[in-house]
Amino acid sequence: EFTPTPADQFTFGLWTVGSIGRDPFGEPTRKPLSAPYIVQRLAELGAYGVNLHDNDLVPIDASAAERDRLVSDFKAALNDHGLKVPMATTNLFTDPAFKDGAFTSADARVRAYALQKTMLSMDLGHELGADVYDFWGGREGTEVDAGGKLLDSLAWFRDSLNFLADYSESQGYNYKFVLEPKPNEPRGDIFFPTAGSMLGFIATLDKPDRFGVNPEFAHDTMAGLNFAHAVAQVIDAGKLFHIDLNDQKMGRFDQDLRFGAENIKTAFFLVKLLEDTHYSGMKHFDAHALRTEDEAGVWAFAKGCMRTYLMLKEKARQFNDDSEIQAALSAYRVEDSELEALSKKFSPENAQALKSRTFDRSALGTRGPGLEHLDQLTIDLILGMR
Ligand code: 3MF
Ligand code: MG
Ligand code: MG
Ligand code: MG
Repeated sequence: EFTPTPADQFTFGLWTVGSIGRDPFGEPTRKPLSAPYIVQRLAELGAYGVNLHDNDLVPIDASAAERDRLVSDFKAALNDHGLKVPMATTNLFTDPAFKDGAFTSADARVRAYALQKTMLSMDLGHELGADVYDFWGGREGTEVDAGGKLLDSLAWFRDSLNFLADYSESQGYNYKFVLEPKPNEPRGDIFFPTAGSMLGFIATLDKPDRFGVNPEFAHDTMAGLNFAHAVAQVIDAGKLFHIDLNDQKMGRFDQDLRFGAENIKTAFFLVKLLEDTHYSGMKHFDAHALRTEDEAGVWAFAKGCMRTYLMLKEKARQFNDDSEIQAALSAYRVEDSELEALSKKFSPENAQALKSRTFDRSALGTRGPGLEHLDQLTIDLILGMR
């Protein structure tokens, strides 16, 4: 029970289980794992796929021969173990060339190089079968705004995405692009800090239908935001093409904790939202084992992410089947078909009827909606007491 299969559509990144435990204050605590070995282990654990940045597989300074060998060994492992590559992305943050941004660099040469690197990475992703392409603008931001490029950065980023969407089409690639918001880290302020800001920006692109959002649990939580609320807005906009699952303490450095390790209640409402709305995209665990861990800890981490998701999915099913919870939910909602009909859509008649209506304000203000009861039932359920 709670053992994943590929049908669950769980994915990891080469960079997630492959994390060697480096942080800004300390050297790596683990040895690198080869891409084919990661493929084998993830397949054994029941994952559906593995995602990558170009340089997770091919070092930035690899020769053509080295690239071909690494790619063909990786493809052989994918083939042997039946693992897919659903999403690919570009590393536009590690190399010093990108220290002041990639698509939003004030240096036109860096912006052009970022386009070149992304096109080559899109070619690689296509070769591996990816149909989602992610843009996380890790270095797209500032620490100081003295450079005066705030509006230029938006225009440069827009031009780059329009260019790359056209490139994709010209190559016959069928990529759906996802934009991944994060408020800060590694930059002091990253452009497009929230899901809502990405949604607003997508509407300004030449081909908005090609673009969706890739929200991440930890990114909203760092900023003290409620991740389930962000995801609901993305679903409402029809833009949830991908999701990065992990966990995080509010206000801390980017922790990328095991899914469900910290904010279990938000994780529950998130899983319930994804399951109730039949989210059909990949569930990607963008997290890594604690720096304290050895390789056994890495696989315990990976198993734990998937197990917790499946346990919360079962809890969501129980929530929906629990008659006492459902009764509390119905009691929470007050229905009034006459008023709902008047409020649904404007007409001069509806407006007039609402303006002349008398409401019992005092009764509205004194009603107890029963949320304490409902929330405690939820806690009892999550803690396994129902
Ligand atoms: C950083 C992230 C990124 C992105 C990745 C691909 C390195 O906080 O979340 O991980 O997810 O670039 O999507
Ligand atoms: Mg992240
Ligand atoms: Mg991270
Ligand atoms: Mg991410």
